[in-house]
Amino acid sequence: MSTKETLKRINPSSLNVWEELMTEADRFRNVLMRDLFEQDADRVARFSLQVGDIYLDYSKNRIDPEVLDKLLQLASETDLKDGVRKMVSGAQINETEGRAAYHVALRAPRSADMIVDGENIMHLVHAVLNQMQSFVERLDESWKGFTGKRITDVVNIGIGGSDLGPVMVAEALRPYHVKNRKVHFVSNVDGSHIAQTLAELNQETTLFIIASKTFTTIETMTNAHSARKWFLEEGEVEDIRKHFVAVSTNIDAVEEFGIDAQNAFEFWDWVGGRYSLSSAIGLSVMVAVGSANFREMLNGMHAMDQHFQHEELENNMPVILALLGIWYSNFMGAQSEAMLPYDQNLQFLSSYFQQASMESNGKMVDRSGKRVTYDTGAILWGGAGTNSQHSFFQLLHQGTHLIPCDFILAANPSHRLFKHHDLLVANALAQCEALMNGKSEEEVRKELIISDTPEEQIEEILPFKVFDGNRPTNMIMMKKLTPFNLGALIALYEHKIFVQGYIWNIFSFDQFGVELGKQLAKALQPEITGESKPEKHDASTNTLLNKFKAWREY
Ligand code: G6Q
Repeated sequence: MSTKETLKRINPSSLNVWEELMTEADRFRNVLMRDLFEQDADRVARFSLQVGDIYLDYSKNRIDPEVLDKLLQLASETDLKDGVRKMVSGAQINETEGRAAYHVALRAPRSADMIVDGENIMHLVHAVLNQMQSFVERLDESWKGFTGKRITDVVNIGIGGSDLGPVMVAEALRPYHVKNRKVHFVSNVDGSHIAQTLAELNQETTLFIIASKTFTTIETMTNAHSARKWFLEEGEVEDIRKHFVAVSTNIDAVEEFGIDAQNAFEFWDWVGGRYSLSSAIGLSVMVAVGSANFREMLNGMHAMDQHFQHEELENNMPVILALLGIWYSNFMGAQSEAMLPYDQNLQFLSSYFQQASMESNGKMVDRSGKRVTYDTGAILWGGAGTNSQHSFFQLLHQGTHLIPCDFILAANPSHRLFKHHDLLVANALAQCEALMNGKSEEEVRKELIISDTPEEQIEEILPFKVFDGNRPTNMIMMKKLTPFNLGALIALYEHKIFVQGYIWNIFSFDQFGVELGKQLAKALQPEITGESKPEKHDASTNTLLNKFKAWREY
């Protein structure tokens, strides 16, 4: 960590506006959103925004103009604009790791001025993009496997940031997939993952992308070596270069593995793992959807980056989403938030952003190294509608927790089953309506009377059928789930996470929290294999080790 402070250190809870927001939250405990709609005919116009083809309706939130003003004041008084300026100018905002967090440069045009350590890095970014494109074109036209056959299956081996983004986007853009090739993903060190994937494949026609920033991650390297062994059952060592390529910042380790340096796609330490989708880590996506669609996704990201960088705070979509999240978690007592895409192709969106958000903002120490006294990083979870309606929505409607929800919906489907789509849209809108309006005792009673329920039963069943409502939702509607709009959506949430981490006065771009478990696993492994004698562990760990050894049959 350098001694120079890049990001300002402002404890948000020491500001007067923090106290004022506490008071606003008290005032808001019993305010009903449906009353706010009645009082303000302009509420939707006031609380909605559009950026390109993405429309955000945030009117169904427990806010009024005063609350929003104070939240915006919080953003100004913590000097969010300064933070944004530093992020987009390549300053070392990842201070604990001594580097920039400069994913915005990955989707900027060639002509942009994006400087890291005094050097404009755009020629590097675009050289790799061109290298990726020419690789994908060669796969189509001239690349042959070791027996002269064309490649029909590409397997991305990576984990965490080197897997979740490509998996999510490959699924989201399924309608854009090229027809003559399939992409597969292997991440888990659980041997089932690679074994089940390889069982369907043929060495002659399969190519592996080993995607690892460090090229040392134990899960990825174990899977990569198993893939190599599987390949060598049929191919020769000198054929490896025709069947393995790599994406990494560690080119020496890539070459040591036997991969031709020409087939190594570079990225840089100023790209954080969970923000690396728009770097060469997206190679598997480009293979799946072709380079034009991949570049369209980058253009969509860039468009949202520009909006985030230049738009005033009150009209800035990522800022608004971030402030609403802060309102609920720091002032209204919410512990988690749900992401609910009404889109089967976005089924992995919440797991992707679960990592981005929780690994970035799950921090208990502020930028001055002191324990925070307020909540940071909300717990993010979710799933695709309508399936989720038949699972956890019960708790959203009638549970005891306040869970703000983001609904995400495309106005146009990518298929021609329009009846299905109408039904999907009806469900998404109805859920938001129901979460806000609920159903009062009076309404339930009326319904029961109409359905001829005997009077003595009405009072008995009534409390179970009441919905309090007043549960907040955002609706993010896009025209269609195109590569461009998907890119914009991804950048929207990336910047929401940045804004929250910035205001919470924490460092969003390190992840020391995932290191401890890794260290201990490394220490335990030789004990499991019997290469070293059992060390002293706690009684529970010792018993589990012994139980495992007693039961092991291999
Ligand atoms: C993300 C994290 C983490 C990382 C994986 C894979 O920000 O750092 O999820 O992406 O641990 O790391 P490698 O790409 O180095 O294999």
